[in-house]
Amino acid sequence: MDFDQFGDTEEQKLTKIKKLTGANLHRNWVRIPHVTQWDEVDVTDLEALRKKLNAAEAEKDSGIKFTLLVFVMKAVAAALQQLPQMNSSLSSDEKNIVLKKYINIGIAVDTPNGLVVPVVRDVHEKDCIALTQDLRELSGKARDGKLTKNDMTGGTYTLSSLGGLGGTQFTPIINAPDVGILGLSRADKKPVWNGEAFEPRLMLPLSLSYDHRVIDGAEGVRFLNALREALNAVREELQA
Ligand code: CAO
Repeated sequence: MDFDQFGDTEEQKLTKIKKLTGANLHRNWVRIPHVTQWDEVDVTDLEALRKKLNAAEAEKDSGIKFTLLVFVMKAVAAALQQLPQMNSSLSSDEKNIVLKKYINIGIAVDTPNGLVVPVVRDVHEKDCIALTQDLRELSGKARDGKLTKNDMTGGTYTLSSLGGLGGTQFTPIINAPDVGILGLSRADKKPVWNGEAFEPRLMLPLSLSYDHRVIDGAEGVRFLNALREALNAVREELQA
């Protein structure tokens, strides 16, 4: 189509990363039967604790600053242990699933050249401080264009957080060979009925996409319920 017939235009090359991820995203979108399920979880108490913990870390000058994403990583690892089929891959003949006993979470990172997904390894074995350090190191390398192939392979599940930027819900595209991906949007204060009155609560929107060849709708709901409980457990552990 000749767009110039309607006005001035300018052509820009897609970055190398956009060309590569574009081809993968297209293949995954077309080949995987996606279902996206939206939910939200009350993070009022967790956010209050995060602020308290960050104030204590600032006082110690430790350089540690927790974000909600790290707490969610920890809770996702616990939910994956409860529903291991979400931490699997479909075999190439599509007759079996390969259940992985390790939990390596890919984190979508926005960089000036496009989207990259470095992998945080053995998330189930790390505490929130170690996960914060890993995330800082990998997102720094991503933004400086210094990720190695090893930093970007071996993931078993993916998290995509747009919470620092905005939005309410979205449709994350599964990062094959994973069978699930969780998107986070911006937590917002909402009126929630407590049985007697509406109460302002901080609600974190969750967007879970899964491969319907491997995960049924009921399993998707169970996964999000497990995640909700695991987030409470993370808060209790941090409080102790
Ligand atoms: N709700 C409300 N606030 C949130 C939030 C949420 N869900 N998630 C993060 N925030 C806040 C953080 O707490 C922080 O605020 P404070 O300074 O007050 O603590 C601020 O937003 C910035 O957070 P951050 O983005 O630096 O840190 P993070 O750990 O949440 O995320 C990273 C790290 C690397 C995932 C993120 O920087 C990033 O690149 N996100 C984009 C990913 C992306 O593009 N996904 C789309 C893929 S599909 O195209």
